[in-house]
Amino acid sequence: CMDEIRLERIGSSAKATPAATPKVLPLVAMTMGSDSDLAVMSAGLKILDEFSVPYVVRITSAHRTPHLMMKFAAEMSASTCKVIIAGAGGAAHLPGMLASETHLPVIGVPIKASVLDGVDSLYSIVQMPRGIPCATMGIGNSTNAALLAIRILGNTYPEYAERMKEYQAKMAAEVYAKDEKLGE
Ligand code: RP5
Repeated sequence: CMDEIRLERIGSSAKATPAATPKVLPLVAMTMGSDSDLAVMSAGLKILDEFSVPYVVRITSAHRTPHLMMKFAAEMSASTCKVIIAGAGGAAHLPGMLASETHLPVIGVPIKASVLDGVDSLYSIVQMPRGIPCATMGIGNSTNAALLAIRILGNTYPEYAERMKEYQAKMAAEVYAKDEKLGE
């Protein structure tokens, strides 16, 4: 059954346990429409790892496995998860459909599919009807999706807010250093 096909990984240093019940309580859930999206979404996973955020990651296609997608949304809604990140390309309905199936904030990442340079994905995600919001990142920008998720966590968990301030200060220091070097 197509609904049984899934990739599951537990983040934040825990061991990968394919298709197993999460051993950690996730704060973020990341999902994507296809394993072909993983190359783009892995940048966001790297950020979640960097900030030691416990997460789950799954492949749940809105079109190929709609029942799995709905089950995932229900499971995450009833779990410790605070934010869902969803990446999809082409007729990218996954983020919006998840937003319909959960009360949690959903952050969509439009992924460039084979044609139309990802503009199709962007439009599919950003144009949600009034009442069902879905935060939409730039095309392929899973890094910002993870950073936004961490900012949301920062409202509840001060350690993530502190880590975010450090992250921003470090980034600014790098720019200052480059500017200084250029002016030498
Ligand atoms: C979407 O279709 C996926 O999110 C992916 O971006 C795109 C292509 O999927 P594959 O044909 O590579 O599996 O559902």
